[in-house]
Amino acid sequence: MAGKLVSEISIKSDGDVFHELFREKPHHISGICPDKIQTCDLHEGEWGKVGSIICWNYFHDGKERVAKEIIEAIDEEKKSVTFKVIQGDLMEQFKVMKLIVHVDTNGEDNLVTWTLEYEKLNEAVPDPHTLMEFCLHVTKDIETHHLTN
Ligand code: 3MV
Repeated sequence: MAGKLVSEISIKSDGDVFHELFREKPHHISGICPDKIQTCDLHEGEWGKVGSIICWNYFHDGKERVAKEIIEAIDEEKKSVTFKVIQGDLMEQFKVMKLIVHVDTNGEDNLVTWTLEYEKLNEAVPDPHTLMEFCLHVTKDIETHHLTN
């Protein structure tokens, strides 16, 4: 029931800015792609700190959904942030759902790697390909926003 999806996508916008957005300012993402992310609130701790708890309202697979996540790990060196889902719609299908966003900044092309590590509640649960698509679309919206603002 355990699984892992990994997708890479290159962005032309600044990799450090992209990483910092997810590390320190995830609440700015709703302003960038309001069709996907409606809100992102801080429930516990401080923005950008491991152990802080944030809550997303997002639109995915044709429905408004909620995801409460704990920032499980931040690696400023490797420019990665690990979000672990602890409550919300995804918990109806997954026992564990972790989303890791990592940026490789080398020269002008920056490579974003999304890793979804999960454990399904039962075999009938499909692999979270649409969630991965969602993360990739959010990534492209952020790139466009950072290139045009
Ligand atoms: C759990 C689905 C969304 C809210 C994940 C977010 C990053 C962890 C979104 C901004 C891709």
